[in-house]
Amino acid sequence: MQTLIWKTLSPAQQADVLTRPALNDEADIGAVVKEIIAAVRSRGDEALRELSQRFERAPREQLRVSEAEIEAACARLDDDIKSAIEAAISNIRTFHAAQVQPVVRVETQPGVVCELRTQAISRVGLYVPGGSAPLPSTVMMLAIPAGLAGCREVVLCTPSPASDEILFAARACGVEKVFAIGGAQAIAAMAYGTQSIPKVDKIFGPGNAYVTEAKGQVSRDWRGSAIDMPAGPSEVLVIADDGANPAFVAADLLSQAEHGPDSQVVLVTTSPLLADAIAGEIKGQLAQLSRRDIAAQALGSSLVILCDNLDEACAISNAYAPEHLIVQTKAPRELLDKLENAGSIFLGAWTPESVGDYASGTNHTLPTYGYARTCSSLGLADYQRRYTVQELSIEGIQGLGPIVQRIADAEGLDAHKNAVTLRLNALSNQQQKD
Ligand code: HSO
Ligand code: ZN
Repeated sequence: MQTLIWKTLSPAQQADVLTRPALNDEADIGAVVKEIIAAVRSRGDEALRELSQRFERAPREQLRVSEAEIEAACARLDDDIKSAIEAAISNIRTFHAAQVQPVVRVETQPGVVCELRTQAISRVGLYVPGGSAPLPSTVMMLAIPAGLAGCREVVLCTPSPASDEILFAARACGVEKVFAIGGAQAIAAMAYGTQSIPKVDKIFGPGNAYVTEAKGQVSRDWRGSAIDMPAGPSEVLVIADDGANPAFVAADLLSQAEHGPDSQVVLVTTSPLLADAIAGEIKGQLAQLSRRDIAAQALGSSLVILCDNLDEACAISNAYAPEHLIVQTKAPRELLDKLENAGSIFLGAWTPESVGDYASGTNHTLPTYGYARTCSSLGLADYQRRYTVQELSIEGIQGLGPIVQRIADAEGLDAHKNAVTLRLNALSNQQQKD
């Protein structure tokens, strides 16, 4: 890990240090994905089967995972993993159910009623990567809010073979349509629909560079599908003072590093002594990890930043805008008001990132790559659309009408004005008759 002393850096160097590496430097990813999308759009399932032969570890003819296959997967699993998944589902469901928003109904002036309502997005597609570590937790994070929102159709795609844990989690979260197909072709299938895979309105979930590129391409096409958020490699930034436990901090940094060689890991600390102790701990713990090679690669491009005080540490974190921010200081909650731009914040020694990754209740789908400045962590609202309703009484149109007439006049839009004038005239004629 490279160590830097913040105050010795120029503003330009500081900005440079916090700049993420460029994404998708393989220039042909865009072209390859474009071809895959075109093939799936024009030839549907036939193209998917060919692509399955080329790319899947267990190519399939039948893309949909049958009830019998799901049943068999569930039967193979031990009870302890099943009950851990069920416990996590319960917490995630509780936290997301609490996000239901009441209808906002306001009478802005007498007789003018405005409402803000939410409605489920009808059809959603969930993408769950396979790869070196298939993640049943991602099924829970994507499917639970879909169920709570009341999405009419929930489709899940995952590379073949789908792991038993993924199939169990999908069933436990109420996902009915699971397809064992991954990669850009799965995104294309959900965005445009094929004979067997239904078209959806919005696609959720992480993936490799091809999946991310495919999500970008289908979301730029109005015939395609919306997407949850832009994505980059996973990240953690830890703020620690001299009260932090070096073994805990090292474990947290490593839990991010083991995700992939491109994972971003940053430690910001006021204590050089702690930084040394953490480096020692990392060495010891790393050697014990089954994914030590992956974690070591990520650590190779990770950073330790030494700063003067916690205000400076917060400013550094705010400038970086991390996906995950862990605060291991003596009074972590006191920093909360100074922290901006983090996807999810983990306060104190007893709150490792892993709890949020799996089971505390919060969603682990979070904005990366600095998007946390403007994007939010995934929640119920992402599975809903907001819309407004309004209704005016006679009193309402009589009170508001003249205001609208005047503004329509100023805009030179006569028909707009007429729509009000005709009604006001009708009312005054009626009143004269009565
Ligand atoms: N830290 C990952 C989520 C995850 N971790 C899944 C373990 N399993 C991205 O937020
Ligand atoms: Zn994780």
